Amino acid sequence: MARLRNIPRVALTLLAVVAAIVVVASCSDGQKKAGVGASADLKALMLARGLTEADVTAALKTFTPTGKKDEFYLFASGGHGGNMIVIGVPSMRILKYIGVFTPEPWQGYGYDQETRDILEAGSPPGNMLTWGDMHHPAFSETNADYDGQFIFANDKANARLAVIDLRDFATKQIVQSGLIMNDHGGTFVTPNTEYVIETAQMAAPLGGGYAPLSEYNDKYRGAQIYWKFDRAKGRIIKEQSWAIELPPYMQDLADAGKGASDGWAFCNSVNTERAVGDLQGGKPPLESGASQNDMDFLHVINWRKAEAVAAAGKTKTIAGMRVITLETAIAEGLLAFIPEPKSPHGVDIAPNGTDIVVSGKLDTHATVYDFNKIMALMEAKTYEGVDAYGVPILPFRDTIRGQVEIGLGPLHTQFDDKGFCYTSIFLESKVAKWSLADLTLIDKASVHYNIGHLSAAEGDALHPKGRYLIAMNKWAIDRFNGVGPLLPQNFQLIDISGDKMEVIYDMPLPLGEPHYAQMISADKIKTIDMYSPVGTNPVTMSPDPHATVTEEDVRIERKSDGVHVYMTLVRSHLNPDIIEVKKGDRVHIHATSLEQALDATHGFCIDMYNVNLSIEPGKVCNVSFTADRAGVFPYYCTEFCSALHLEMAGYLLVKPN
Ligand code: CUK
Ligand code: CUA
Repeated sequence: MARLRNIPRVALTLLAVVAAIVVVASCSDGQKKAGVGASADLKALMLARGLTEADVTAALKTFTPTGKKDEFYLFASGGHGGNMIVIGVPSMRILKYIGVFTPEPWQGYGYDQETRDILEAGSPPGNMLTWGDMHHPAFSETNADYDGQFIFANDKANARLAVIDLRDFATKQIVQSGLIMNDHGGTFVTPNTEYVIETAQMAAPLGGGYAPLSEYNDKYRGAQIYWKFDRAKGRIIKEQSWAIELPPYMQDLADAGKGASDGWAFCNSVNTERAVGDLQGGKPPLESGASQNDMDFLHVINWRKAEAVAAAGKTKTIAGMRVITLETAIAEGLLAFIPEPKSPHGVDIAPNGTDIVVSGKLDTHATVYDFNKIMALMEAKTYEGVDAYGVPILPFRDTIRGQVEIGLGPLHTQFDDKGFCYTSIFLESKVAKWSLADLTLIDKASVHYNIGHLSAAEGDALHPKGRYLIAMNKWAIDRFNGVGPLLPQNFQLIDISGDKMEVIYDMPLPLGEPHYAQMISADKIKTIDMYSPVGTNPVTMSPDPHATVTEEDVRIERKSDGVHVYMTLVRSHLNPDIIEVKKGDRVHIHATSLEQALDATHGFCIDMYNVNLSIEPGKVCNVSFTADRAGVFPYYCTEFCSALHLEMAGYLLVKPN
């Protein structure tokens, strides 16, 4: 009872009002209960479930009744699960997993020919990669604001980049440069999605050659790739992409400038010591070797000028990619360094376009650099020296606007619509709210536990939306029911609309280790309901040459390259429902859904042959396999699509020779 007695009057009044509304709305027979009675019911419910006033307030802020939709979408990376996870905010309901770097059976992703081609095109020749370590999703932008058309993401493990179309939430392209072996600083888009930026983390010989580690300083290099995006085609064009060679400093996160700083990019580095580890050789581990210097280098890159330098042909082609060498970058004035405090991690450009916020993992501050000061120093060529490769270094003190004491282990910063910054503090498991104008700390909120990234609504765009922030916590520890030694991550929803931050929802996220997420207003996402017209190829978004658009066109044809089955699916039959082939035949299934009704998806699988497709209304899927085992193999629809779904089945008969 003690807990209940502490509930302020105002909260009980609020509850009574809510309860009265609920009761009135739910009574259809005119026997309206008094609001007071409902309040008593709610009090009893709170008592029974051990809920505080804050709990109930949080519930009211996040509960989303059936049929009601969310205000925002959160697109979270799936870490080494290789998928992207789409979540509604504030309900925190999972809406979709999007197969990206990893085959995903529900969507048939990586099982049909189209999506296998996507995975293969983004893999080393003859070695289709079946996983990735997705780190940083980035929406396409128009005038530095999210436009809701595409989202990109990088695979840190295999230095790849994916393009996802937000009309159908499906992966359309994966590219791999062959230039770098590993990336971390990706993906970041320039303000009109001219380029998607990907930066190497672990230095290596560019283009994939071999060199011993004793030649690290001379032969190993970093690089920042500018992937050209063709919005009309919805594809990255490798031939129009280019890169800048960088010293082997283990480049970390980056961000593209916007507003005043449009045309520039900023990138951290964490190993200016150029340590390579070698514990067995008696050297310090990489972690301490790379943490000797007090300062690393913020890389300041004039990408607009670099684009012109690349267009003028002042490049060297490595692995089919045009590369501006370090020498050329220095000679053309494309690159400058600024010291930045110990082991920097995030670099985030504020909405004003001139404040550049850098946090150092081993520093207690957020450092705010001033773009205008940087420009003035660069124009006057006021350098304090050059690094080992001849890159000019700007004087740290003269480039900053100030520093804010944040706490132990600050990582990443996001922005709201009222001039506040939110910085994750890993070692303290907290989020700090601070004023960008005054550089003063306003509030700190505890999160659970070990926060990495955080994501505010459109919180790295030109016009952030405020309201909500997601703390992406690496550890969950005691927050949920036990599930064995491998625990989920914990996304915590934080209400940032008031002066004080309030954690209002915990969401376990048990799929990979999400690093970053971006949150977009739901009204910016314009999805298609189905593939139209019937017979659309989901990758090209145009009619598929193998489409079967009416049941009259259904046929089985034996051609020089095998048996082609032109199949249709419509509730509740697969046509043909009997396929006869000979052992050893190559079989090509071309399956078209004739449906044009929302959510009338069919699946298609052939038992024992690892054939598994998801065929949404209007879609065509193509798949080929060799019928190398004689026998009788049922096939069926894997989505419970109708009352006669179980009967939506057939036989593949493979005759022995
Ligand atoms: S990194 Cu994971 S917490 Cu890959 Cu963006 Cu900072
Ligand atoms: Cu179609 Cu079940």
